[in-house]
Amino acid sequence: MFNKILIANRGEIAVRIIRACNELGIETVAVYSDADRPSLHVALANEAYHIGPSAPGESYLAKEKIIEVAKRSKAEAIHPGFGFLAENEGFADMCEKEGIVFIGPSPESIRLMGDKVTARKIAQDAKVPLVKGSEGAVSDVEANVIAKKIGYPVMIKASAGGGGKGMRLVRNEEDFEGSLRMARSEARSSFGDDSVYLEKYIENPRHIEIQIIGDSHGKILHLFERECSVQRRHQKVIEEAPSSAINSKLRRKMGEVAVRIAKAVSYRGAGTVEFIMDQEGNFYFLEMNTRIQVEHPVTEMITGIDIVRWMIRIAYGEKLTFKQSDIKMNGHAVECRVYAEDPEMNFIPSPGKLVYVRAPSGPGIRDDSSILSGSEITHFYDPMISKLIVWSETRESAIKKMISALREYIVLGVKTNIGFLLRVMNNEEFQKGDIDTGFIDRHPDLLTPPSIDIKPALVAAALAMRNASNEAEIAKEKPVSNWKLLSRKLAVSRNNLL
Ligand code: MV4
Repeated sequence: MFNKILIANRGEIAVRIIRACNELGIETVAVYSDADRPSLHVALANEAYHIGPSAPGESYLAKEKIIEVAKRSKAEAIHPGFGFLAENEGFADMCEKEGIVFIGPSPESIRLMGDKVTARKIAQDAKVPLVKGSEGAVSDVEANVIAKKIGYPVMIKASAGGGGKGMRLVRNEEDFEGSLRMARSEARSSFGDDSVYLEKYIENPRHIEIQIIGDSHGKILHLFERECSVQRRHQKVIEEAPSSAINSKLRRKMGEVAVRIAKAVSYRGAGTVEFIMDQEGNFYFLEMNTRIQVEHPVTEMITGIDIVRWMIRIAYGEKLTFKQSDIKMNGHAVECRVYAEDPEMNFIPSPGKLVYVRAPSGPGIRDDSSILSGSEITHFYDPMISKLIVWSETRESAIKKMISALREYIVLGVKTNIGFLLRVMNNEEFQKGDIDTGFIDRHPDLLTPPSIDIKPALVAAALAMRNASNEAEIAKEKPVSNWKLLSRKLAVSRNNLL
């Protein structure tokens, strides 16, 4: 096995990778920016190297600096995590040329799937179902005709885009020309490539993705689906596995399709094939993510497979020791992304000092995080506080466990979305599994806490110390007196803060 791995990332995924390395007996090298000097990934790694200012471009995206640290520390491999350099073909290529193992797919797989027009072609050749659309990128001359043939509404998507970036919805022909011009100019300024393609727009689809894993000996398996429909502006909020919209027959079919597309690019490592599913249960390939994803824990919880550990073993050249029929799905897992943000103010980030945090725990509860009491949520990075994941036998009991866990979460010092997450968990449609990508937009009521009738001075005191919406949620549900509730919180603050 590798002796030493560099983790080219920060936050909870860096911590997750360090833990996997510890279990495998591999030494770890952390890199960090100015803002991350006092962070958990730095504290947990065997070595840590400062690589630059807080701005990602000068630190976590600085390819040469990271390679240089890998060489200096004699790390044999680099795990990129997600975001930053995870899907950067050039970085994967540099690692290879420098004799450092990139823990992920080949630069070629990254390149093929990174270009969405190419990915669509590969999917088509592999007989993977696609949304009706253009054959490849479109020219200005032909675009209008193709759009009409596809039928409105139509989506214009940037070839170099992905994950919701560089997309434009066009509802009718009158708007098409203007939208095309804007889409192209956005694509040019964001990606340096103005090529776009067209797809029929599917209204309020479900977002279903299949986790796949392949070794470097040609074996590729799937680890079932994740349902990620509860999202906002392409930011996932709640993920679960399995999906309540998928039966075992459809699951097998989607799994086979995902493996087929992965085989078409000789995929190695962990990857995700994204689909949208319409109301009738038709599913269509969207894109493939050539990295470990934020929401990987729900898959780990229902399969018992440690995906990050396997990424490392595969990168070392090991063979997958199990076959498709060995992989069993057990129970139900739900993940909530706990954010320092204000749902009442259009989810604006709420950076600041986390004066005190205490994550829930107990059987079937996992909190993937890198924050500590006293640590800072800065505007430089994603304001995620943690990923709270629960496992239980059924979806219903998993939701109950999540509600219990969220109510136990204490975050003092910044606004959080915990109250919002609780309201989603308590929502009847969510509980019925009646979800799609339009869920949050259809429920603006979930953004604001129910009002509570208590003395204004005490409300102010409580607000000053703790996420108010979370507070209101607890007050609404539990028949404890508000006085008692507030004094309990005041006691917490006295014990821990003052
Ligand atoms: C679509 C679509 C409807 N029809 N394509 C958004 C993310 C990117 N991967 C593609 N996305 C979409 N593509 C067609 N032809 C709807 C979305 C979409 C979406 C997809 C997955 C998860 C959340 C979403 C939210 C809004 C729109």
